[in-house]
Amino acid sequence: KPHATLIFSRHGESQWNVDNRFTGWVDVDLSAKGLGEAKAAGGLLKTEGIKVDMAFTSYLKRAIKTCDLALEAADQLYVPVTKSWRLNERMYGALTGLDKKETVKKHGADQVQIWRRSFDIPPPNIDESSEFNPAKERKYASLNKADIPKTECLKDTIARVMPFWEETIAPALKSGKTVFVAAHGNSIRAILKFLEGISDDAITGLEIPTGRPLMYKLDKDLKPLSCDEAIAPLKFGKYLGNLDEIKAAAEAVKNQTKVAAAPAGGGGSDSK
Ligand code: DG2
Repeated sequence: KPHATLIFSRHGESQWNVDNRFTGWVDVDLSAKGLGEAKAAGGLLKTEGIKVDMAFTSYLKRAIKTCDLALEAADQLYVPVTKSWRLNERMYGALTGLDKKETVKKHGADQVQIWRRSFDIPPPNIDESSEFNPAKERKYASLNKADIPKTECLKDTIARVMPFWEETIAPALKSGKTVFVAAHGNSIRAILKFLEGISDDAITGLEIPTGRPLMYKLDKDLKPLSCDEAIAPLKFGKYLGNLDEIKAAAEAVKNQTKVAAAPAGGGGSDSK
């Protein structure tokens, strides 16, 4: 019997999702389409009759705005929202700000896939002097210096997300609340790996589309209840909305680093 409900949404499309740049901790805003996705996510909560008790989001405006716009569209803007840096996107290190396809052309598809999706191999550290280094940002001033990452793989992201899960989100769920988490592709992957018991290998195949609510019904021990409509490698999560569209959106995330094979004979890009 369901004891609590947990709904995730990755933020709506951001401007750097449009530009296809590695974003991580850079505080990029939502695109016009992303604003619409956030509202549509809230519309789905409303249609499904979901009454949120508590919401959680990151310190990054693409997730914060998604949280607010979704709650507004669900007509539940009164819901208390807690923000935590621990729900931020994984820190993309030296890749931050780079064009995803250009990075593939420079380093090769295999290397970029490792940096992007391997469980435990992080990209190189961000340069201390980089304009994207979060270490000097005021919003992280209260953190221990060692907690501000210079780069992160998924394993590192899990290590900083899960204390927030244990201390704040899990107790809310244990008390039977309905919880909404508006966060990021990789901070959500971190929690899903734990919640669904996904292996280190299988997690590399999990892509999260923007602005699509993903709902879990949990028992008293926070074990997810089974769901017939889960999209592999998920077994328990139910996406709200059109599943074909959601599958296509997840595939598009995967293809952000897909570069057309160079023509045989090294003939360059000139088609004549
Ligand atoms: C993306 C995830 O996160 O990128 O940091 O570039 O959507 O929160 O901006 P978002 C980023 P991938 O790991 O899917 O490449």
